[in-house]
Amino acid sequence: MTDQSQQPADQTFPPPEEFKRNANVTADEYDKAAADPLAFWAEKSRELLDWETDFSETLDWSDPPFAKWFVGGRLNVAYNCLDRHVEAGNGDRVAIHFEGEPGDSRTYTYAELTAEVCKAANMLTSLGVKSGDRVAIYMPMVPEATIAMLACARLGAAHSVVFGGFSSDALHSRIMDAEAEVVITADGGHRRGKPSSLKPAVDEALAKGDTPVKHVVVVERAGNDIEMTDGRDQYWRELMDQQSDAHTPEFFDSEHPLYILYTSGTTGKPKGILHTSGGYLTQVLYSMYASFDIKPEQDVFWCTADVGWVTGHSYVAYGPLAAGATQVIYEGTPDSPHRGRWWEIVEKYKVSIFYAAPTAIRACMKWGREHAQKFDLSSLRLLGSVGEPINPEAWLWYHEVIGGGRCPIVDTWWQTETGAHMIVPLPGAVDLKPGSAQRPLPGISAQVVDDAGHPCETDAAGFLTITEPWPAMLRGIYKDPERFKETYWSQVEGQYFAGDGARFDADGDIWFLGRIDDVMNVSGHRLSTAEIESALVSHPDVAESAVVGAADETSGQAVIAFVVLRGKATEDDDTAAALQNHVRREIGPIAKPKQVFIVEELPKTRSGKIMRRLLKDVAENRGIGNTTTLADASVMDVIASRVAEG
Ligand code: 6R9
Repeated sequence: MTDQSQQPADQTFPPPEEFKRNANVTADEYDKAAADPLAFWAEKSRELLDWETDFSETLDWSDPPFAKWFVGGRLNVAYNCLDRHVEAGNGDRVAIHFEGEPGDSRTYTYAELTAEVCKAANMLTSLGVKSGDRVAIYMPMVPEATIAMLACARLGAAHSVVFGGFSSDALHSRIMDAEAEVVITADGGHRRGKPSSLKPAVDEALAKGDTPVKHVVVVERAGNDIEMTDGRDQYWRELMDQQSDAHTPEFFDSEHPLYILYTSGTTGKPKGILHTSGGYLTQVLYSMYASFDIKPEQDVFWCTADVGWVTGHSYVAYGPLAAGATQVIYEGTPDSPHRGRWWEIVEKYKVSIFYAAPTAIRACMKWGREHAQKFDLSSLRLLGSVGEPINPEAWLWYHEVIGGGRCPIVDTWWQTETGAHMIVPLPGAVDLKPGSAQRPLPGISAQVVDDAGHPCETDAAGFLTITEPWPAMLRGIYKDPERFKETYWSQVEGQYFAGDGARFDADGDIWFLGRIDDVMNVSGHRLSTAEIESALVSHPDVAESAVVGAADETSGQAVIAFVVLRGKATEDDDTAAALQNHVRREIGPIAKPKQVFIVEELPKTRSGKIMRRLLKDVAENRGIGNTTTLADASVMDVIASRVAEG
């Protein structure tokens, strides 16, 4: 485990008095929630959501770790994100300001967005989609991605969004696992000044044969030339134009599946994380109020995450809309066409709450403050961070240069599995500490334990666990209950094991220390070493490979691969590049190793386990650590000299 928080915070940053006075949630909420967490969540859920049928029991935990929240309650998630705001007289409020990378823009009010989602629900119905089905969504960051997700939610069909940067192979395996019969995609999107393509990857995925997919719906965005397969592929616009914008929502059980989202685990096979309706939406919306202090009638919220990741699910598609707030959706990258693009957008839409990943903040830091200083950022009042620990230096830069010294920063720790914020300093209640995510959200209880599952002393590094079930928790791994139990619930009796190292400081604040398993965090995205290793060995020249995440100044971690070639394969100048491109094709650009080292042999224990820890030491330019358990200690010297050359 790497300690990315070496620097103990000696400085705290109290939010401005005025901020605290007006905050949605103040310090007494912690005590109230702790006194009776179930009563707290029941009250929040009734207050925040519109239930068609009230629930009769808050939590059924009779068959752990399979939780049922708000038992007997019925609701429609899309109704809660759309219609109810229109019915309350807020139909004219802007729901989405969309900014395309080339500079085009579009605005949807709540009334307009509701109409679009109704049409899309009718369109999906016309394609045979019904409650309980699965729909794959493979899209750029355009409003249609959110519209498609909400249309699925409205029908009770679970969506499986596959990040547009993933390859056709990744798309194929996710379509197969979820048994999706419909794919919603686009001809492409705009990224870094050029049209990117998506539809060809869908064609490739479906050409692998035997998929359950009957229909492909294509949004025209990039204007690329694409092939359309007769009888299977249809254009979104043509289908939408035939639909009525009226649709009566059906109400579903609180535990009705809402979505499946695949995330990296410690094995090569991604896990289909399953989220359901009532509990998920309760905690996501509560966090909008508590962590982000959202005031829907005045704030402009912008979460920069792609909808392909959980952050885009909870804080683009569901959270801001359930709150009835105005949000910005931006298609492109922060440096296109110039390095001040994000800040130009903040100025243009008067963004007041801004949520991004530390890796992006570090990139902005590297580019220099002058790019941000060209724009008026005075509309900002709160900043958020997510995806990995934010190092104090980046925190301070974000606070000063972007936040003008006046905006609290909420460092939100959570996971695909947790569905919503879990550990976060509430801006109305807590003095902020750069680099620490600080406190469990009211109603959540966390602990740091040692190898034996006993609580750690102050300042001692251990493993983070969540000690009680929570509303937005994953309900399982799709079709794999055993893996669910084994991955998260087998380490510490009755507790959820997050896979993150952490420690409590003397003030009771939590510091995260990075993943403790073979999951890497590259630019705030989760990748598994095993997944990349299996991509590498699928190359005909590769016999064996080991992948590690090495500390990297900008991306947090970088993918470094060590590869043993097959006997007949010979290394030349192009081998490493060919393997990098192979991973890029197999998984996607984010998984492409930054460096590939061709080695004779990998360091292994006598029982044959690859010692990635030693490779990580070398990749991070530390001396070679303890090699006593290696079968052949000389292997490491050879590898170290190879890395030094490379
Ligand atoms: C939301 C999201 C989850 C993993 C998690 C942890 C790391 C996320 C963090 C953080 C320290 C934070 N992580 N937020 N570490 N401080 N504020 O990122 O979900 O993609 O599933 O990743 O990311 O290691 O276990 P996901």
